[in-house]
Amino acid sequence: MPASLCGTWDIISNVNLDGYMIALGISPNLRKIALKLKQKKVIEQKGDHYIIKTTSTFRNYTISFRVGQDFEEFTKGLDNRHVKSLVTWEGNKLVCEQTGEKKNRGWAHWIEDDKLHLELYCDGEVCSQVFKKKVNE
Ligand code: ECB
Repeated sequence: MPASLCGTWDIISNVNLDGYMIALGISPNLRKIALKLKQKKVIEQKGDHYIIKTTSTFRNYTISFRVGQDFEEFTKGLDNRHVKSLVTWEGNKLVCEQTGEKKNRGWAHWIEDDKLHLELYCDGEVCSQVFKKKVNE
């Protein structure tokens, strides 16, 4: 079993979020706001069912899914697109493919050295984020 992704996680590094947002067609004003945010992840899991919340002082974004079951995702407050998403385990990585207007779009989460890693990708751009577990939760 891969290490659990569950918990509350604070971002400690964020590389190429701007490139990812440009690939998604986000406006310069919104990108400027988004780049200043300290994102958090709150991940809950029961069996194959996951809830992933991304939170910030500006906007929050939540998805809920079962591993291996595709679902309709509306990226409300992000790029506001409709995609069909499918999350599966690839080795120790929880991988999401987001099929829609944008090519090669998705993300992958995994644990490495007790940190939560996330790659967000779209159209050849990759944003790499690392989160550390919040203590005293
Ligand atoms: C929700 C906090 C960020 C709010 C930024 C607001 C506006 C910018 C518009 C689009 C930017 C695109 C993405 C921002 C980066 C991350 C947000 C969540 C990305 C995501 O899909 O996370 C997955 C994997 O953890 C679960 O939804």
